[in-house]
Amino acid sequence: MKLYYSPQTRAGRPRWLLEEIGAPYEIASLDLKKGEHKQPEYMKIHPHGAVPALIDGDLALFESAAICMYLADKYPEKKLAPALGTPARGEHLAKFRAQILAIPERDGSFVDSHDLGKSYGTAMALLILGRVRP
Ligand SMILES: N[C@@H](CCC(=O)N[C@@H](CS)C(=O)NCC(=O)O)C(=O)O
Repeated sequence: MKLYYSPQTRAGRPRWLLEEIGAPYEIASLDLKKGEHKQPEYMKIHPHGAVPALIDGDLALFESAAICMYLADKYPEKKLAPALGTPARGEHLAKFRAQILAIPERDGSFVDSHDLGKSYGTAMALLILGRVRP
């Protein structure tokens, strides 16, 4: 797999997950300041010209949440997401989606995801708890 990545962006989410899974992957760094994410070749992978994007074989996937969910499902033995069709899966999807869509905590507080360290588990727990800026 190849992850198109830039530091201090939402690309940190799937990178956390790939590290947590221990899956083999390579990083393709894009310099946003140089506009590398708007180059025609990359726009074929991510039509909005943003990071992250993941290549897995013939699949080119974008949207950090989609990438994380794809990876969690690809490695079910890591138990990063509840099994399909279970009540826990439904709750997981609801919390995941709410946080990805930037619904803030009632007091409006967020922390920045880049301050959280390198654990996907920590990142996702805080994401689900609404303490991460999506
Ligand atoms: N909803 C998308 C947001 C992607 C996004 O906006 N990425 C930012 C970095 S955090 C980016 O690439 N910005 C550069 C641009 O849009 O030109 C996701 O979660 O993947």
